Amino acid sequence: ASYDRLKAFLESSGPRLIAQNGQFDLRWLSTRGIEARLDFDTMLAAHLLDENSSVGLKSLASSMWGVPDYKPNTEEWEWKVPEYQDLLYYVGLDAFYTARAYAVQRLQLLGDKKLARFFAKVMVPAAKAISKVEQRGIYLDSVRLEERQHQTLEKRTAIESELNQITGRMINWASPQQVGQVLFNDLKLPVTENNKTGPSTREGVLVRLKQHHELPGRLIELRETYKYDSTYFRPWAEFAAYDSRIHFHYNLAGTVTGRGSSRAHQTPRNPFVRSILGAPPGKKLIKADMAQEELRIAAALSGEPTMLREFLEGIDPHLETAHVLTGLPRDQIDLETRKKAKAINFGFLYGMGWKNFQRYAIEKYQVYFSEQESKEARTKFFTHWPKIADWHEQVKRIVRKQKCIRYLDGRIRHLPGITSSNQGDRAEAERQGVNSPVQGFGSDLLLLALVELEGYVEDGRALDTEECFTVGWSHDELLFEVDEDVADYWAGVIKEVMEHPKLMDVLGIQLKVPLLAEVKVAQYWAEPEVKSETPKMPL
Ligand code: TTP
Ligand code: MG
Repeated sequence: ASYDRLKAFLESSGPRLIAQNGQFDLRWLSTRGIEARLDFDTMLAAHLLDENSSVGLKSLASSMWGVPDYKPNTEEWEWKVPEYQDLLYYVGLDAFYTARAYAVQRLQLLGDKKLARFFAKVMVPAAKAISKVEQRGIYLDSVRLEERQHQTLEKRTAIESELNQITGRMINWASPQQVGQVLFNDLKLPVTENNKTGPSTREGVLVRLKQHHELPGRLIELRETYKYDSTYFRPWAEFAAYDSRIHFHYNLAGTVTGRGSSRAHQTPRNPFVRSILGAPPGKKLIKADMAQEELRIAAALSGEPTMLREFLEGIDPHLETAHVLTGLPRDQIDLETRKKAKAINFGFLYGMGWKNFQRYAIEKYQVYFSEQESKEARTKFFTHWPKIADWHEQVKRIVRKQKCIRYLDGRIRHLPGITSSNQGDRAEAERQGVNSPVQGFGSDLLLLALVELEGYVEDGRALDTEECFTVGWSHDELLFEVDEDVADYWAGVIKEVMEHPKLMDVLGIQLKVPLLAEVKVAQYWAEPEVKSETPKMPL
């Protein structure tokens, strides 16, 4: 009842609602029964106008008008009810600077039609849609969670005692110092990298040491058990205690490329972890994944004719590269070879030299290419798709000349590093000039689909959210919870929207490459592939 006046005001069509991080306010208001509108978001505008600077309101006030930080000691408010005057002063300044920032940003956006359109048609509605996704959360199976925790603990104990046996003494395997002692003093393995405290034992180093001894490999597995328990299982158990759901927070202004970021994005791809999240009993989960999205976007941006033709013909580019590399027919290529080809495709798509590629392939894909093989893979990649190299050169020229690069949808990546006197900084700016308009635009495409499905596109193909609604987003994948009897129907709609987003209607652009969405109806986000009843943790 106390919110009645606020509700009437915020839901009426009169006032324009301008907010700093409205996504948060909408969620808060919604839990109090208020479905507020959102017309402008100063945090999202700040991020679009300059993705390299901090977008907090205090930072904006400081950079725009030199206002010193006026944030009171809110930690004290945890245990002491703040003075009414202090509160009023604080929120008053927040509202004041939000309104002033709006006045400035509105003019800046008006000076850039493409950016303004992207902001109004995609980013602001995306904040509303994502706020709903956060509020709904994704179902967590607490029985599975407990099972996984138990299995993880067993596995940890087993590996630890095995490792203690190998070394012949008790080691604290969670201590990098002690692990370093074992690896480099006892076993005399080669030191490849140092940090401040001594030889590094980070995962990339361990991966490379695997060829010398069995211990580094087992250590990687052991560390995984620590990480799963501390980063996922234990926090999840806490988060889900209230309503059996995890309410991931999604940040739309958290990365320089424009890619969204969240804990959902960070969830390991391992089905052992993902199979804990899904749809509650009696309902289904729709998983919709954009297939080879980055390569498709790169094909469109570069206009590489062979690659475009292959996509039009429905050819899998990773199989194609594997075929080019090995000469084997496409239907005889196993998963391991396809994985090697993926490392090649992602490495050279973004213009790596052979040396960086060699490191990248080991660390990211756990595949080893010799110097000879790396050079050969690079040559074959650019012989097969030569226009990719021209596109790299073209991007570098644009970045050097304009110190920024614009994505297809209007978003801009500012790259001031290109004028640096440091050669490394300049190379990094060039690299990002190639990379960002692919990865960032890919993320934007998913947002556009989300915005349409959640009903924020005029004449769009919206979900009936009584039956089917979005519950998650991770990189190139959207997740939906759906009533069982209509799951196939909505899966069809989702596939259609993701493959044919309204780019022309909403942004006035065209994409000259087909998009492909892999859409599945399931119970869980992933399912471990095992025959026995209880899933085992994969090695
Ligand atoms: P993938 O889905 O692996 O790439 P893909 O769609 O081209 O290949 P596939 O047909 O096998 O699905 O990856 C998409 C993006 O996600 C790419 O930028 C790499 C990134 N990614 C990670 O960051 N971590 C991972 O573990 C994987 C598998 C992908
Ligand atoms: Mg994929």
